[in-house]
Amino acid sequence: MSSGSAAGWGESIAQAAEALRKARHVCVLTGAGISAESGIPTFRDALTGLWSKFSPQELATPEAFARDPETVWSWYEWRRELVRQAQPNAGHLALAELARRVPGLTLVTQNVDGLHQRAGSQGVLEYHGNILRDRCTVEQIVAERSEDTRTGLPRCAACGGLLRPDVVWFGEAIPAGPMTLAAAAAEDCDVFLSVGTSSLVYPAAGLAEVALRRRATVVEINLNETDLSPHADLVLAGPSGQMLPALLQAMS
Ligand code: BJW
Repeated sequence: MSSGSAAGWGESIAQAAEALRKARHVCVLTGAGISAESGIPTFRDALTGLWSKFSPQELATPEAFARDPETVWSWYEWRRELVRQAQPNAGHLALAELARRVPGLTLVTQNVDGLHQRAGSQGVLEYHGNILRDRCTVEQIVAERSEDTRTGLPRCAACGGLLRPDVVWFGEAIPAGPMTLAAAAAEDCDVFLSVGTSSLVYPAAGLAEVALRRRATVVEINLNETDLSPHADLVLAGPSGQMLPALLQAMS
């Protein structure tokens, strides 16, 4: 593993750029850190203001929704508004550009904000869903909403069932399509980039482990050390909005 210290960055970036230049298939896994520079709080950040007394681990569960759908919906409506106002940052844009520079790239995101797509990335695998979609809890399909004027909770326009955000909560299965395609990409890639994720939440965190077993070059970009850091081939310790554009520049 190469050091992520200021002195080590130049060398690590040069080595990562060299691996990317030679790569046939790059697999990228992003987490909340890549959207932090767009103003969207990460999960391990303390929530601010209104939400400071709640933890995301308590709100992003089917049990919390069953117990108190009003509070969970309020949290999601607040976050939806942040997402609607956010713009993709230099990190999102650099990954869209990277896909144009390498023969093959699979972008897997744990984020539910759609910022990669808005930055121009294609075929993004949304591992944990998308916060801007509603899903009917009865039909289990993405649904149009109609407001329930009595409770204020959103209802399915077709069947009247309670709607929920179309995201993956703790204890729920990852959607089959993204799960299968992401696993195949981690197996097949020759470079794996882990960007702005704490590498704590499975099965997403297991993708880097697959890539390591397959002897891909694993590059981590993160502000902080994670459980992956000691195992990664290269660690770029810094903000993804600076590290990813620097990587692109070093490739040219
Ligand atoms: C920067 C930066 C900057 C900041 N630049 N970096 C062992 C094996 C397998 C599973 C488990 C296991 N142990 C427990 C489990 C179960 C559980 C799990 O993993 N729990 C862990 C807490 C231990 N997993 C699940 O429950 C999953 N489902 C499952 O296992 O199903 C089994 C099943 C099979 C078949 C049938 C039924 C069930 C589901 C996990 C769902 C996670 N959902 C959430 C919420 C999504 C919806 C929403 O947004 O509200 O996903 S939780 C939350 O964590 C969210 C994220 O996508 C996910 C990952 O977080 P992420 O992205 O890593 O963010 P942070 O905040 O943790 O880290 C940010 C990082 O960025 C930090 O490292 C910073 O340093 C860094 N950073 N600014 C670069 N500018």
